[in-house]
Amino acid sequence: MSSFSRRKLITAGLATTAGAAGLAVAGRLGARYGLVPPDCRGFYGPGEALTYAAQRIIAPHALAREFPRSMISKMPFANVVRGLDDAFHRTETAGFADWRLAVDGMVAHPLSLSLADLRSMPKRSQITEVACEEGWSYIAEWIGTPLSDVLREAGVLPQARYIVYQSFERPWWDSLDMNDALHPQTLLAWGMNDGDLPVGFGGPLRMRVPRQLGYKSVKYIVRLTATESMKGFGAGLGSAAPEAGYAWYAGI
Ligand SMILES: Nc1nc2c(c(=O)[nH]1)N[C@H]1C(S)=C(S)[C@@H](COP(=O)(O)O)O[C@H]1N2
Ligand SMILES: [Mo]
Repeated sequence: MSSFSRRKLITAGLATTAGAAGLAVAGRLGARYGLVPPDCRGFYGPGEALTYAAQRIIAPHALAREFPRSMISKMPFANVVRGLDDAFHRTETAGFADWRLAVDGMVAHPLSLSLADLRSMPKRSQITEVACEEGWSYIAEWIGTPLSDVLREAGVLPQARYIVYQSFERPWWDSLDMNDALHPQTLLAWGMNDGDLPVGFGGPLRMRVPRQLGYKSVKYIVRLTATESMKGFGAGLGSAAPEAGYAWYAGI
């Protein structure tokens, strides 16, 4: 059976369970098996919950498509950056020597990593597409440190369910479940197309989550927090996106 028809079947199955036995039961089962996204509000977040659950059941370790070097976009589009203040431009002028990535929350060893620390760890590169929810996209090579390596170094506790990441540029922040946080293609990227990551594309450090829409790839990352629950982070929905009407889980 193709993964597409399996997906339809499982989605239909979950929907039937939801309709027949009541969403309360589906909700309890989903919560028990880690299938409910944090922005699923009560009853009819189920659209969100079904997409998320289907992805989690069918393809928890699927890889985003990687492209040949010849397909790297010649003139990639970068969003205009408005939220960077004088403090950012001071650290930029200093070559980001004082840039630190804090790793805290449910970890055995909280960390404060410089860019040099990150670059000294094993690196990975990938040629993947940034797909914006508005319809445009581009392909680039991303070079960075797998988020999983940073989390391993910090000793994330087994109770942690989400990794929250925060940008220097307010109010940008988001979170990933552990499945996507530990995914081999999820990078803390500090390089792009064989050079440093330009500020326009999130330099000196951005999250790259090629399995989800572009807005999950938050730029200017300064803090990672491991947590068991999204309560207490913004409105508790997992990121700023659902507060603005977008999905927390933006799988592609
Ligand atoms: N800090 C920050 N991160 C961000 C954004 C932003 O405006 N600020 N835009 C997001 C959106 S909507 C998309 S589609 C991608 C775009 O990536 P690009 O700027 O490399 O094109 O970055 C995401 N990360
Ligand atoms: Mo976007």
